[in-house]
Amino acid sequence: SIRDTLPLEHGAHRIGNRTDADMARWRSQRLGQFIHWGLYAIPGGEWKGKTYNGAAEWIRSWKEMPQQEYDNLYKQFNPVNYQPEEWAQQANDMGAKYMIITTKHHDGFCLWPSKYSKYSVAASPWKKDIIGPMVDAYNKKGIDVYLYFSIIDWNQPDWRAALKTPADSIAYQRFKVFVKNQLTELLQRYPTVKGFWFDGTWDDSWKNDGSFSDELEQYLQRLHPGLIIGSRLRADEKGARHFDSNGRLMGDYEQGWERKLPEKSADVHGNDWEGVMTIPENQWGYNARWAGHIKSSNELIEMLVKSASLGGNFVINFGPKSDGTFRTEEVQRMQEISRWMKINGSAIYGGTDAGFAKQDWGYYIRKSGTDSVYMVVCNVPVSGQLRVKLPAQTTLVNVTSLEKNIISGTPELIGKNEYFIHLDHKNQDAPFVILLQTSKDS
Ligand code: JFZ
Repeated sequence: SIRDTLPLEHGAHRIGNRTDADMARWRSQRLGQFIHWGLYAIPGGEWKGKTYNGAAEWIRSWKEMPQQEYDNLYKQFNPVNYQPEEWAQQANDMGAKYMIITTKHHDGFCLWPSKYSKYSVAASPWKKDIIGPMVDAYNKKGIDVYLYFSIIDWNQPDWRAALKTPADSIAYQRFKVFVKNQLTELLQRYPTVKGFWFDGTWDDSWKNDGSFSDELEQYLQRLHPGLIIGSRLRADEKGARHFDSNGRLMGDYEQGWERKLPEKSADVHGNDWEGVMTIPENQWGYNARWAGHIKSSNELIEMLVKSASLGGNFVINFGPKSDGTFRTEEVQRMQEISRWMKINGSAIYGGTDAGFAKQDWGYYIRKSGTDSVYMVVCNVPVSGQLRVKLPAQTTLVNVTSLEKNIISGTPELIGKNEYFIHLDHKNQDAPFVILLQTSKDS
């Protein structure tokens, strides 16, 4: 809840959502593709015959993994089958309007040849830049690129989780210069990128330095006008993260929805937000053995729909193999989502909270700024009847289904502003969409 009682120098600098064209574009895109790719794809969750139970991109921190051996994996980074044009093609087919790529995860390995670090693709057998060709290929398909960047950097001797001694403070001072240099370098090398996706900002060293995260954010946005940065970068001067000590969102959108989604409108407080989701339970980088529950395309589609209905973006993560190809489970999901989006994508793009009373069959999504409201039906009632209750002073003008032969007859008026839409076919193998044209009574 918003208090606004504390005077803050490094709290939120804006009340409410951004209103500029860059942010409006992000807000309309709704579906993104996340890619976690780095050295962790080489062990793929296994080391010397043993299986790591954590997230594959964290394997370096596993007691069974000698850190030196992990750090030497750069000598094996050689993705000979890396085809960024194909990656971009399949992301575009899936309907993703933006993508986020790990330029540097916690291990510190840079997928671009950074002049500030020896630990990069330049030192690998691959030698070449990974990021540049990716940005170009995705941009050619009209997909915006965002750069994931971890503040935690296990490879930098100056990085600290906490500052306990004066020597720590001196080292961390150098580390902050290094971070600023690398970020500047990324913007200079890839001027078409739309934003940064920051991570690894939970340590005391970072969160107790609200003035630096604030100044860094302002610096980057001056350097690259329109740049979009989520709330995960920021802390205020009292160490509050994402939301400042007065309860106001810092950054351009709420970036805290990680492997979970809001349940209802009230959970997002009217803020722009984005949810990021793994296909298995918690694997971002490539893990050869996916264990536990693996989300189906229908589950992912339902999450996308739910996100749009609550005014947020939904980003699905992929973890390519070390040779540069995608595992079949991921390819299959991209293809299935692609088929669904080709028919139903108009319900997603530009979609937002409709302000209608939620019904058990699924989600309403309003085409932002219009009287068009999409019903995305995820649970068909055994009665074959879909209840629609319009808000007061609203008239139902027209009802159509995006796929033919789903609705039977015309809606039946069952009460004031309340209807049943009768279904022709109750058996569906994917969510389906009905478009309501409404008008406001004058
Ligand atoms: C972080 C990383 O550690 C992880 O490897 C992956 O890159 C993911 C996208 O981000 O993990 C997080 C970050 C934030 C939360 C949980 C895991 N969180 O806010 O609950």
